[in-house]
Amino acid sequence: TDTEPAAPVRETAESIATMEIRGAATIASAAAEALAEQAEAAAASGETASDPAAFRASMRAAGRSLRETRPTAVSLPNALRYVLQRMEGETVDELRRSVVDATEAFVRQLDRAQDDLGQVGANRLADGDTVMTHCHSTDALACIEAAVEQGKSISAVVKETRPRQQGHITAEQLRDAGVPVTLIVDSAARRYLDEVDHVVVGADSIAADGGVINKIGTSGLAVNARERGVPIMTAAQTIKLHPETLTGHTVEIEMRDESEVIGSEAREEIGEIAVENPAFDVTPPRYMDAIVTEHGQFPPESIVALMRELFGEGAAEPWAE
Ligand code: RUB
Repeated sequence: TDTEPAAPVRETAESIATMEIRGAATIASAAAEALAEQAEAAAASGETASDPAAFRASMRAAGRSLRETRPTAVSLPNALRYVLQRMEGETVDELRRSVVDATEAFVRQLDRAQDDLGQVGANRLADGDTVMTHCHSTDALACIEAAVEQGKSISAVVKETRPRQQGHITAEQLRDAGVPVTLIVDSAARRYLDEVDHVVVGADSIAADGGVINKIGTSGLAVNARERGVPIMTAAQTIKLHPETLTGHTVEIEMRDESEVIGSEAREEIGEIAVENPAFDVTPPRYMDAIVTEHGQFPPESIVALMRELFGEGAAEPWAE
Protein backbone atom coordinates (compact mmCIF):
# COMPACT_ATOMS: atom_id res chain seq x y z
CA THR A 1 0.00 0.00 0.00
CA ASP A 2 0.97 3.66 -0.26
CA THR A 3 1.48 3.93 3.49
CA GLU A 4 4.10 1.17 3.39
CA PRO A 5 7.46 2.93 4.04
CA ALA A 6 9.66 3.38 0.97
CA ALA A 7 12.76 1.22 0.45
CA PRO A 8 15.27 3.71 1.97
CA VAL A 9 13.24 3.81 5.21
CA ARG A 10 13.02 0.02 5.39
CA GLU A 11 16.78 -0.21 4.79
CA THR A 12 17.58 2.38 7.48
CA ALA A 13 15.25 0.67 9.96
CA GLU A 14 16.93 -2.68 9.25
CA SER A 15 20.42 -1.15 9.61
CA ILE A 16 19.49 0.40 12.97
CA ALA A 17 18.01 -2.88 14.23
CA THR A 18 21.10 -4.88 13.19
CA MET A 19 23.41 -2.13 14.54
CA GLU A 20 25.10 -1.45 11.23
CA ILE A 21 23.96 2.09 12.07
CA ARG A 22 24.50 2.53 15.81
CA GLY A 23 25.25 5.04 18.54
CA ALA A 24 22.57 7.47 19.60
CA ALA A 25 23.61 10.53 17.56
CA THR A 26 24.24 8.52 14.39
CA ILE A 27 20.89 6.75 14.75
CA ALA A 28 19.18 10.15 15.11
CA SER A 29 20.64 11.65 11.94
CA ALA A 30 20.02 8.45 9.95
CA ALA A 31 16.38 8.40 11.07
CA ALA A 32 15.86 12.05 10.13
CA GLU A 33 17.47 11.49 6.73
CA ALA A 34 15.26 8.45 6.15
CA LEU A 35 12.20 10.67 6.72
CA ALA A 36 13.49 13.10 4.09
CA GLU A 37 13.97 10.18 1.66
CA GLN A 38 10.45 9.00 2.45
CA ALA A 39 9.14 12.49 1.66
CA GLU A 40 10.92 12.51 -1.70
CA ALA A 41 9.69 9.02 -2.57
CA ALA A 42 6.11 9.71 -1.46
CA ALA A 43 5.96 12.98 -3.43
CA ALA A 44 7.08 11.17 -6.57
CA SER A 45 4.75 8.20 -6.81
CA GLY A 46 1.33 6.72 -6.31
CA GLU A 47 -1.58 8.12 -4.32
CA THR A 48 0.77 9.96 -1.95
CA ALA A 49 2.01 12.18 -4.83
CA SER A 50 -1.38 13.84 -5.23
CA ASP A 51 -3.10 13.39 -1.87
CA PRO A 52 -1.72 15.42 1.07
CA ALA A 53 -3.54 13.22 3.62
CA ALA A 54 -2.04 10.06 2.12
CA PHE A 55 1.36 11.75 2.08
CA ARG A 56 1.05 12.61 5.78
CA ALA A 57 -0.07 9.04 6.58
CA SER A 58 2.96 7.63 4.76
CA MET A 59 5.26 9.92 6.76
CA ARG A 60 3.67 8.73 10.02
CA ALA A 61 4.05 5.09 8.94
CA ALA A 62 7.74 5.71 8.15
CA GLY A 63 8.12 7.29 11.59
CA ARG A 64 6.57 4.23 13.24
CA SER A 65 8.80 1.75 11.43
CA LEU A 66 11.91 3.74 12.45
CA ARG A 67 10.63 4.15 16.03
CA GLU A 68 10.20 0.38 16.45
CA THR A 69 13.84 -0.53 15.74
CA ARG A 70 15.61 0.03 19.09
CA PRO A 71 13.97 1.24 22.30
CA THR A 72 16.65 2.89 24.46
CA ALA A 73 18.26 5.79 22.57
CA VAL A 74 15.77 8.67 22.92
CA SER A 75 17.60 10.58 20.19
CA LEU A 76 15.63 8.40 17.75
CA PRO A 77 12.10 9.51 18.77
CA ASN A 78 13.43 13.03 19.41
CA ALA A 79 14.68 13.15 15.79
CA LEU A 80 11.33 11.87 14.47
CA ARG A 81 9.52 14.45 16.62
CA TYR A 82 11.73 17.28 15.39
CA VAL A 83 11.05 16.51 11.73
CA LEU A 84 7.40 15.40 11.85
CA GLN A 85 6.30 18.32 14.05
CA ARG A 86 7.65 20.68 11.38
CA MET A 87 5.80 18.96 8.54
CA GLU A 88 3.35 21.55 7.23
CA GLY A 89 1.68 22.74 4.05
CA GLU A 90 -1.45 22.49 1.96
CA THR A 91 0.05 20.65 -1.00
CA VAL A 92 2.24 17.56 -1.23
CA ASP A 93 5.06 19.68 -2.55
CA GLU A 94 4.87 22.04 0.42
CA LEU A 95 4.77 19.09 2.81
CA ARG A 96 7.75 17.46 1.09
CA ARG A 97 9.73 20.72 1.25
CA SER A 98 8.99 21.18 4.96
CA VAL A 99 10.21 17.66 5.78
CA VAL A 100 13.41 18.04 3.74
CA ASP A 101 14.11 21.46 5.30
CA ALA A 102 13.47 20.18 8.83
CA THR A 103 15.80 17.24 8.25
CA GLU A 104 18.56 19.51 6.99
CA ALA A 105 18.11 21.84 9.95
CA PHE A 106 18.12 18.90 12.37
CA VAL A 107 21.33 17.38 10.99
CA ARG A 108 23.05 20.80 10.98
CA GLN A 109 21.96 21.36 14.58
CA LEU A 110 23.24 17.91 15.57
CA ASP A 111 26.68 18.57 14.06
CA ARG A 112 26.89 22.02 15.67
CA ALA A 113 25.80 20.65 19.06
CA GLN A 114 28.51 17.99 18.91
CA ASP A 115 31.18 20.59 18.07
CA ASP A 116 29.98 22.87 20.88
CA LEU A 117 29.84 20.16 23.53
CA GLY A 118 33.25 18.95 22.38
CA GLN A 119 34.70 22.34 23.38
CA VAL A 120 33.05 22.15 26.81
CA GLY A 121 34.24 18.60 27.43
CA ALA A 122 37.74 19.46 26.22
CA ASN A 123 37.97 22.22 28.83
CA ARG A 124 37.59 19.56 31.52
CA LEU A 125 40.68 17.73 30.24
CA ALA A 126 44.22 18.86 31.03
CA ASP A 127 47.42 18.59 29.01
CA GLY A 128 48.97 15.19 29.68
CA ASP A 129 45.71 13.52 30.79
CA THR A 130 44.91 9.87 30.20
CA VAL A 131 41.22 9.23 29.57
CA MET A 132 39.29 5.98 29.81
CA THR A 133 36.45 5.31 27.36
CA HIS A 134 33.60 2.81 27.21
CA CYS A 135 31.79 1.74 24.03
CA HIS A 136 31.88 4.13 21.05
CA SER A 137 30.33 7.54 21.49
CA THR A 138 30.73 10.29 18.90
CA ASP A 139 29.87 12.86 21.59
CA ALA A 140 32.60 11.53 23.92
CA LEU A 141 35.11 11.40 21.05
CA ALA A 142 34.27 15.03 20.19
CA CYS A 143 35.52 16.06 23.66
CA ILE A 144 38.80 14.17 23.35
CA GLU A 145 39.38 15.33 19.77
CA ALA A 146 38.68 18.96 20.74
CA ALA A 147 41.20 18.67 23.60
CA VAL A 148 43.80 17.42 21.12
CA GLU A 149 42.94 20.34 18.81
CA GLN A 150 43.44 22.71 21.76
CA GLY A 151 47.02 21.43 21.74
CA LYS A 152 46.69 19.12 24.75
CA SER A 153 48.50 15.83 24.76
CA ILE A 154 45.96 13.10 25.63
CA SER A 155 46.31 9.32 25.84
CA ALA A 156 43.50 6.80 26.15
CA VAL A 157 42.70 3.51 27.83
CA VAL A 158 39.89 2.00 25.76
CA LYS A 159 37.57 -0.70 27.10
CA GLU A 160 36.75 -3.24 24.41
CA THR A 161 33.05 -3.29 25.41
CA ARG A 162 31.64 -6.79 25.24
CA PRO A 163 29.73 -8.24 23.54
CA ARG A 164 29.86 -6.06 20.38
CA GLN A 165 33.35 -4.61 20.89
CA GLN A 166 32.50 -1.05 19.94
CA GLY A 167 35.77 -0.20 21.76
CA HIS A 168 37.58 -1.24 18.60
CA ILE A 169 35.88 1.60 16.70
CA THR A 170 36.85 4.04 19.45
CA ALA A 171 40.45 2.78 19.43
CA GLU A 172 40.71 3.24 15.67
CA GLN A 173 39.25 6.75 15.70
CA LEU A 174 41.45 7.87 18.59
CA ARG A 175 44.49 6.43 16.87
CA ASP A 176 43.56 8.40 13.74
CA ALA A 177 43.33 11.54 15.92
CA GLY A 178 46.91 10.94 17.08
CA VAL A 179 45.94 9.71 20.57
CA PRO A 180 48.07 6.83 21.91
CA VAL A 181 45.63 4.02 22.77
CA THR A 182 45.80 1.04 25.13
CA LEU A 183 42.99 -1.46 24.55
CA ILE A 184 41.87 -3.50 27.60
CA VAL A 185 39.16 -6.05 28.37
CA ASP A 186 36.23 -4.66 30.32
CA SER A 187 37.10 -6.49 33.53
CA ALA A 188 40.54 -4.78 33.61
CA ALA A 189 38.97 -1.34 33.96
CA ARG A 190 39.33 -0.97 37.73
CA ARG A 191 42.99 -1.92 37.63
CA TYR A 192 43.69 0.70 34.96
CA LEU A 193 41.75 3.46 36.72
CA ASP A 194 44.90 4.06 38.76
CA GLU A 195 46.56 5.29 35.58
CA VAL A 196 43.62 7.37 34.38
CA ASP A 197 42.79 11.07 34.99
CA HIS A 198 39.27 11.20 33.55
CA VAL A 199 36.57 8.81 32.36
CA VAL A 200 34.56 10.01 29.34
CA VAL A 201 31.39 8.22 28.22
CA GLY A 202 28.39 9.04 26.04
CA ALA A 203 24.67 8.55 26.64
CA ASP A 204 21.69 7.00 24.92
CA SER A 205 19.23 8.76 27.19
CA ILE A 206 19.34 11.07 30.20
CA ALA A 207 16.48 10.78 32.68
CA ALA A 208 14.87 13.71 34.49
CA ASP A 209 16.57 12.70 37.77
CA GLY A 210 19.98 12.92 36.06
CA GLY A 211 20.34 9.16 35.62
CA VAL A 212 22.53 8.36 32.60
CA ILE A 213 21.47 5.49 30.37
CA ASN A 214 24.45 4.25 28.37
CA LYS A 215 26.12 1.03 27.18
CA ILE A 216 25.98 -1.82 29.70
CA GLY A 217 28.93 -1.55 32.07
CA THR A 218 28.87 2.25 32.35
CA SER A 219 27.35 2.16 35.85
CA GLY A 220 29.97 -0.25 37.22
CA LEU A 221 32.70 1.87 35.66
CA ALA A 222 31.24 4.99 37.28
CA VAL A 223 31.10 3.38 40.74
CA ASN A 224 34.71 2.20 40.39
CA ALA A 225 35.83 5.62 39.15
CA ARG A 226 34.23 7.28 42.19
CA GLU A 227 35.91 4.79 44.51
CA ARG A 228 39.27 5.58 42.88
CA GLY A 229 38.63 9.34 42.89
CA VAL A 230 38.69 9.59 39.08
CA PRO A 231 36.23 12.13 37.64
CA ILE A 232 33.72 10.84 35.10
CA MET A 233 31.74 12.90 32.60
CA THR A 234 28.94 12.04 30.19
CA ALA A 235 29.08 13.82 26.86
CA ALA A 236 25.50 14.11 25.66
CA GLN A 237 23.81 16.53 23.32
CA THR A 238 20.39 17.66 24.46
CA ILE A 239 18.64 15.29 22.01
CA LYS A 240 19.63 12.64 24.59
CA LEU A 241 17.27 14.20 27.15
CA HIS A 242 14.32 11.86 27.60
CA PRO A 243 11.13 13.96 27.77
CA GLU A 244 8.87 11.14 28.98
CA THR A 245 10.87 10.82 32.20
CA LEU A 246 9.51 14.28 33.14
CA THR A 247 6.17 12.59 33.69
CA GLY A 248 7.43 9.56 35.59
CA HIS A 249 8.05 7.11 32.76
CA THR A 250 11.17 4.97 32.93
CA VAL A 251 13.56 4.32 30.05
CA GLU A 252 13.23 0.91 28.43
CA ILE A 253 16.49 -1.06 28.44
CA GLU A 254 16.96 -3.03 25.22
CA MET A 255 17.53 -6.77 25.66
CA ARG A 256 19.43 -8.17 22.69
CA ASP A 257 19.84 -11.69 21.35
CA GLU A 258 21.89 -14.24 23.33
CA SER A 259 23.84 -15.11 20.18
CA GLU A 260 25.82 -11.87 20.74
CA VAL A 261 27.06 -13.35 24.04
CA ILE A 262 27.61 -17.02 23.28
CA GLY A 263 28.25 -18.88 20.01
CA SER A 264 25.87 -21.66 18.95
CA GLU A 265 28.36 -24.46 19.62
CA ALA A 266 29.17 -23.29 23.15
CA ARG A 267 25.48 -22.68 23.72
CA GLU A 268 24.69 -26.27 22.81
CA GLU A 269 27.46 -27.66 25.01
CA ILE A 270 26.45 -25.60 28.02
CA GLY A 271 22.82 -26.69 27.78
CA GLU A 272 19.97 -25.52 29.96
CA ILE A 273 21.07 -22.21 31.40
CA ALA A 274 19.69 -18.72 30.94
CA VAL A 275 21.69 -16.19 28.91
CA GLU A 276 20.76 -12.52 29.09
CA ASN A 277 22.10 -9.63 27.07
CA PRO A 278 20.95 -6.20 28.25
CA ALA A 279 22.47 -3.52 25.99
CA PHE A 280 22.35 -0.60 28.45
CA ASP A 281 22.32 0.28 32.14
CA VAL A 282 21.51 3.27 34.32
CA THR A 283 24.21 5.22 36.17
CA PRO A 284 22.63 7.01 39.15
CA PRO A 285 23.30 10.77 39.16
CA ARG A 286 25.40 10.60 42.35
CA TYR A 287 28.10 8.64 40.49
CA MET A 288 28.38 11.05 37.56
CA ASP A 289 30.41 14.25 37.97
CA ALA A 290 29.09 16.19 34.99
CA ILE A 291 26.81 16.02 32.00
CA VAL A 292 28.45 17.94 29.17
CA THR A 293 26.02 19.36 26.59
CA GLU A 294 26.09 21.99 23.85
CA HIS A 295 24.64 24.39 26.46
CA GLY A 296 27.53 23.87 28.86
CA GLN A 297 28.16 21.40 31.65
CA PHE A 298 25.60 20.48 34.29
CA PRO A 299 25.65 18.55 37.53
CA PRO A 300 23.34 15.59 36.73
CA GLU A 301 20.86 16.63 39.42
CA SER A 302 20.18 19.95 37.69
CA ILE A 303 19.63 18.60 34.18
CA VAL A 304 15.89 18.59 34.78
CA ALA A 305 15.79 22.40 34.49
CA LEU A 306 17.30 22.25 30.99
CA MET A 307 14.95 19.41 30.13
CA ARG A 308 11.86 21.44 31.12
CA GLU A 309 13.12 24.39 29.11
CA LEU A 310 13.75 22.35 25.95
CA PHE A 311 11.05 19.67 26.16
CA GLY A 312 8.46 21.45 28.30
CA GLU A 313 5.67 20.61 25.86
CA GLY A 314 6.19 16.94 26.68
CA ALA A 315 6.53 13.90 24.51
CA ALA A 316 4.16 14.14 21.53
CA GLU A 317 3.98 11.16 19.19
CA PRO A 318 3.50 12.75 15.75
CA TRP A 319 4.03 9.31 14.14
CA ALA A 320 0.90 7.83 15.77
CA GLU A 321 -1.78 6.52 13.40
C1 RUB B 1 26.15 2.98 21.86
C2 RUB B 1 26.37 3.71 23.16
C3 RUB B 1 26.97 5.10 23.06
C4 RUB B 1 25.83 6.11 23.00
C5 RUB B 1 26.33 7.51 22.66
O1 RUB B 1 25.44 1.76 22.03
O2 RUB B 1 26.03 3.27 24.24
O3 RUB B 1 27.75 5.40 24.17
O4 RUB B 1 24.90 5.72 22.01
O5 RUB B 1 26.83 7.56 21.33
P1 RUB B 1 25.13 0.84 20.75
P2 RUB B 1 26.89 8.97 20.57
O6 RUB B 1 26.44 0.49 20.14
O7 RUB B 1 24.40 -0.32 21.32
O8 RUB B 1 24.26 1.67 19.82
O9 RUB B 1 27.66 9.90 21.43
O10 RUB B 1 27.57 8.68 19.26
O11 RUB B 1 25.48 9.45 20.40
